[in-house]
Amino acid sequence: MAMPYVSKLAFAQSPDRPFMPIPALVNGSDGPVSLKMQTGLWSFDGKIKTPTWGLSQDYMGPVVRTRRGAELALHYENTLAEAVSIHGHGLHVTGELDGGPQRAIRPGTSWSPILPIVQEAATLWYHSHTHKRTGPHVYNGLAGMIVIDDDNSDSLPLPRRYGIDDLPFIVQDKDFNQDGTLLYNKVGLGRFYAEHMTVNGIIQPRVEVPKGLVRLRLLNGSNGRFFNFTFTDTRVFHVIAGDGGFLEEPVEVTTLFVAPGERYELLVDFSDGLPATLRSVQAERGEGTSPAFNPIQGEQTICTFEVNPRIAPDLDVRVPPRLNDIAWLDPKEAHITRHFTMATINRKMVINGRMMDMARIDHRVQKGAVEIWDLDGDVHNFHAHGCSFQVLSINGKTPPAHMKCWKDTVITDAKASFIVRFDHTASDAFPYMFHCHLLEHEDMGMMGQFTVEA
Ligand SMILES: [Cu+2]
Repeated sequence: MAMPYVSKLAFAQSPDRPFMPIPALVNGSDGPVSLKMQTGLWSFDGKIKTPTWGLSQDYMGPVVRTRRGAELALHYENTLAEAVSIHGHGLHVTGELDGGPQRAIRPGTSWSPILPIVQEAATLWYHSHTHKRTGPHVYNGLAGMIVIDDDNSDSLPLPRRYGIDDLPFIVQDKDFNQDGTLLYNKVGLGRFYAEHMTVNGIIQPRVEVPKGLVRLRLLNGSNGRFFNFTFTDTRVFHVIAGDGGFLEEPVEVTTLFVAPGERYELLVDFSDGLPATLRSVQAERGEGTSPAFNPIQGEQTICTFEVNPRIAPDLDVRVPPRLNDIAWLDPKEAHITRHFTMATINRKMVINGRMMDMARIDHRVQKGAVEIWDLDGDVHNFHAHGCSFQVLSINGKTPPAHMKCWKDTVITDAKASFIVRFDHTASDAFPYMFHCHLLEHEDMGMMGQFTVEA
């Protein structure tokens, strides 16, 4: 069968790219955070207006800042024409507060969870987790970042001036119809790749930075695209944190493979004053981060960093030698190993042969017990709710150094294994999800449910 011809909008390439916008910052300590799901108009290229969705803004939502020990009050209000579930990705909260598919917010209604923040400093995110609609919802803009601070993050000599040298950095790919509307066209078995790379909602933006050290809070907020980031001048940068918190020590890299849903915090040194272009390039095999078939669809320019001498660098920041103490879980203490096989059977996306069924609980986990979860199958990207875990292996090998931190999302690359302990409960009425975080696979049923019982 011939593929339907889709006429895509092309954008004029101009050296005067728009600057990367900095999302509004809302501090949870100032009172309940209002997140109104609404329609909007947003320009991804600085010119053409595109109908989008956002949370209290035209496209995506504000960065919500909170602190370990705080209670974060959110007020989600749905002014859209369809039901939406909103999940706090990476949050250690009960199933009741997790925002999974069962917690649908109908049009014209709201949900006001109060989230006890008990976990360490990390960069998380919130996004639509609506039954069978997560892909189009996130693509339209129902996503935003959460930043958790704690005493340790306060004490480290890291860049912390929001929007100046501490930058939220949400990378997504987008396509457009000729009329400027967003084009959401899945190919093959639900794979979605678009041509235009955006950061914080702008196609290939210019990013102004001080002549010094800059911290990027990198989120791959794409539906299905993997990135293998590198600078064209192959400059070294440091990974300081992963999904659920800081690494113990910074890890020096020149490339970084990032799957959808993953976060990494990076330190990039611009003290040479030179501009730098960030690209995504083909991944090489053999480092535990490169999948059996290469999911990087071509080489992409992401953005250009330009040093602005009028932005004063913070002279007190540096790459600290030590970042965190991680309590490593011991595989000898694991009392159960669960197996998850992610596969396509008869054009159905399944885990252990089964598609998502909201009426079925797939696993019952005991609160406080250490478990090993073994993943295998094709190249997918596994996420579990209600926890952070520690990756034991990827494709039989020790995970790369930058994954030696708390994580909640991991590429399976044929095989992966992690160790985990669930410290919060999830009931039959509001279970946690485990699923492929390629959003189209999730929407097609590559997901299951588990309870955590005291
Ligand atoms: Cu998948």
